[in-house]
Amino acid sequence: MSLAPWLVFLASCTPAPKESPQPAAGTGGNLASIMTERGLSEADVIAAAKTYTPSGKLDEYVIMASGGHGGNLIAIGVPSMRILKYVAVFGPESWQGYGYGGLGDKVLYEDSRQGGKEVTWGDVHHPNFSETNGDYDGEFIFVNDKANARVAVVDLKDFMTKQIVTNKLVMSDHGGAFVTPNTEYVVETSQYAAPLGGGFEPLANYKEKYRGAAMFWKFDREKGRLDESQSFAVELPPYAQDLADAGKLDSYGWVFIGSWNTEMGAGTEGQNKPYLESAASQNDMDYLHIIDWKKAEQLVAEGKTKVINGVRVIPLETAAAENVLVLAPEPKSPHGADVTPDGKAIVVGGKLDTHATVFEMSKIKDLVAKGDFAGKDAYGVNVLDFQKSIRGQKEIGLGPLHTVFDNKGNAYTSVFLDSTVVKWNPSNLEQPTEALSVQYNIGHIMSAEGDTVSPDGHWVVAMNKMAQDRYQPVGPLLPQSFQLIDVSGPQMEIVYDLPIPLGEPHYSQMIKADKLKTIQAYTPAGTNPYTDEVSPNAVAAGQERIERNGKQVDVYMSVIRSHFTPDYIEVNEGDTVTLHMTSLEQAYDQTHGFAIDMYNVNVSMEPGRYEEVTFKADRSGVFPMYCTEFCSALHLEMMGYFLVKPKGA
Ligand code: K7E
Ligand code: CUA
Repeated sequence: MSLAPWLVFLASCTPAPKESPQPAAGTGGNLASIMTERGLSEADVIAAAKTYTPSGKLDEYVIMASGGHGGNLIAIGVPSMRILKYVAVFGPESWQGYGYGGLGDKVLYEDSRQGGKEVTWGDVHHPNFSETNGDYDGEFIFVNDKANARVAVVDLKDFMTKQIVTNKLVMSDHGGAFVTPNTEYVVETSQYAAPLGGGFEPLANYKEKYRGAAMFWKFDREKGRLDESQSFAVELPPYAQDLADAGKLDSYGWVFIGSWNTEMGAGTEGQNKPYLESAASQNDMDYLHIIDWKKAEQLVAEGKTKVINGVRVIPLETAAAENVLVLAPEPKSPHGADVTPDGKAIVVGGKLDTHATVFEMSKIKDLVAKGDFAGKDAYGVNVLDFQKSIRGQKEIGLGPLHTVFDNKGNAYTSVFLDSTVVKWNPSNLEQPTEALSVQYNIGHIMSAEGDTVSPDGHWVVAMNKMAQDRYQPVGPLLPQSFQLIDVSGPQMEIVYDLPIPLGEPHYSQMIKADKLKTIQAYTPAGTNPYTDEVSPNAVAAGQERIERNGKQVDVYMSVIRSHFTPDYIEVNEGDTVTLHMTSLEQAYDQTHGFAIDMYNVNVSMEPGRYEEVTFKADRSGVFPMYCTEFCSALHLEMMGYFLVKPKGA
């Protein structure tokens, strides 16, 4: 490949001398003088050339990153690292009109944590794309809410949250939302143990009564929704299950979950006991949980379940007796459990260990088949022999967490305490490692199409927890930081820093952009985005009307440049008002919004979209209603009045 002329120039250029005849600051155009003025090295300029994406050019990849306790997802283009969208998931978001009266409220609030407490936020940890044959198919993305044990389904044809389900067994999750290779199931595993199904038990009964669970949410691809009635769970010991991953190819049919509290520390319990932190760090080994979900499916079909809160649960004794659950010792307070692209191995990072441990699937299968176990845990679950289960271990550094893969057989492990990305080869443990410093304290790491059976290589992203000197300070609460790493050459190189101005993004995935097939409009006009069907209450032009039935007022409204029809609604104080709104637009990017001042009503009306808002007119007065998107030259004129006549007027 021949270099572009300007790159040839670049490769040979040195900073311009002071007496350079080239123009100084502000007059632009000359690369050498710009480099001097801005103090850029050649490597900086090459990094810029690798990532800069000129106006009008599109990115090759899209990252979907968790927004952490911001409760949302973030879409980011690669290599430009331009933020494309925040997708509201577990919390209200006013730009998307999510949680302010429209149809999305049903998704957001209806199944919000059961038990009478309304929950309006979430802690998003692990987004996972839907898969077909172990490859991202670009149709859906699933995320978990660690704080409230929920899973959400986001449809990638419009990047909207379509469903939120609440786990009725556990109070918090972490190992989610991981998909099996054909998205048969979206897996959600518990983190902090509690009595299954809710209810009170003193901490003194931790070992007897507290439990974890692995929830297998059945995905109905046709409907694009999780089917609660076809879902089931496997009861787990109270070991604080952590990250999970689904097996693929050679390990298809299995799920792997780390854990970090096999000590079953339960805090001080108000007595003279150690903090959970130190209680949970006593053992040299915790347990990798190995679940045979194909067998679990069989047991469920045979009815070998108990029902808790309406959920079919394979009891721990049954899971243990049938080897649906088997344990393997893993060092020490581990975090990530990541299956290699060939499905032959599971890489575990021990937070308090300096190694990555590589478990060998063929060995595990053999041992289980032969019934060759080293013993049982306190609950009668079979435990494998550590040495017999592993391919080997690799010295990685202080605090290895997560591991991702490229297309050349390399693994990249995030090392929290060392603040490094370490490249190594899980198939050749003799091969030396290569470390790259990142800024700072990397948590998760992610690679292009990295969780598929065929990762793309080229890009790895370090998802760093700290960024104290990387960006302009904005107060004591700092953004986290993504660093884009080019791994295509002989050495890893950081080519871009992106501050993440939201909650802590725990994990993300990167998909080839051409796999995403987003729509430009809801077609035909009046389509309800939550049912994908034309609403029976949608209107065509000329059908707009207001119908009154006692204290119920139904407004059938159309929305099109640059007016609402009707643009004047008068009701009586105490009436219940339902607005049925149809966008008659079909042109791309012709979005309107609809808000009623002082009524907390706000929806987004993308082209063709149907929306419905029901509320009580409980405050009398005159309330402007207006379009919130700058949609046309007469956008400001796109308004109307909502009048509420006071009682007795
Ligand atoms: Cu932050 Cu995956 Cu929840 Cu590691 S987790 S960093
Ligand atoms: Cu419609 Cu602004």
